[in-house]
Amino acid sequence: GHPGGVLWLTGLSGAGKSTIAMALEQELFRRGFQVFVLDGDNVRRGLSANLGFAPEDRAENIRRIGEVAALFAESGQIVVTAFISPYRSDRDRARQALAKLLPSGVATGGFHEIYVKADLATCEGRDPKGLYQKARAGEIAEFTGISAPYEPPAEAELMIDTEKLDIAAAVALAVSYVERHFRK
Ligand code: GGZ
Repeated sequence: GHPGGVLWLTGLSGAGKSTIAMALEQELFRRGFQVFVLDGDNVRRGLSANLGFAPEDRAENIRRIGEVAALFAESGQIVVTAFISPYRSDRDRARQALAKLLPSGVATGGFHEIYVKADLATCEGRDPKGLYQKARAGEIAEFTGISAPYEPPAEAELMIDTEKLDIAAAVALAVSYVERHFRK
């Protein structure tokens, strides 16, 4: 077996978080890991359906996700979360949520912040959902990178540069990281 833990992906919209999370889930599953993905599709439609994108809403969104991720980690899952999580303080609180639920002494794979890195120009160039264009036109308020901040991790456990790596290489990097930290 392996301990549960959290792989916390953070980065701009369009950086590749969800794509990497889904492909990583497949590959880890294939290798016998218990893995569960939390992303906008399963969280913002339900658990956080009453939240928008103001700073305090994002803080509450990330707080909920941090607590849920910790619970799944306690149950033995490797939880992969894929949210912009633009504020350092919110990400730190998610890290603390796991530490509180699983204090040292309890078997845990820990909390791993993974910076999915692509600069604004790259993400805006990709614009897979046309959201940057809408944000530039003023049709979406408080859009991360345009009219709302993104605070990059100061010391992420892993950085995945999606300007340089394609999806396969990005996933391979994350898989080897998991093999090193979770394989018993
Ligand atoms: C940022 C927004 C916004 C605003 C809607 N700012 O690329 P996407 O579309 O599929 O992913 C983005 C997603 C961000 O939700 P998160 O829960 O990850 O954000 S946070 O961690 O900050 O709470 C984007 C879409 O929602 N989206 N409006 N204003 N992204």
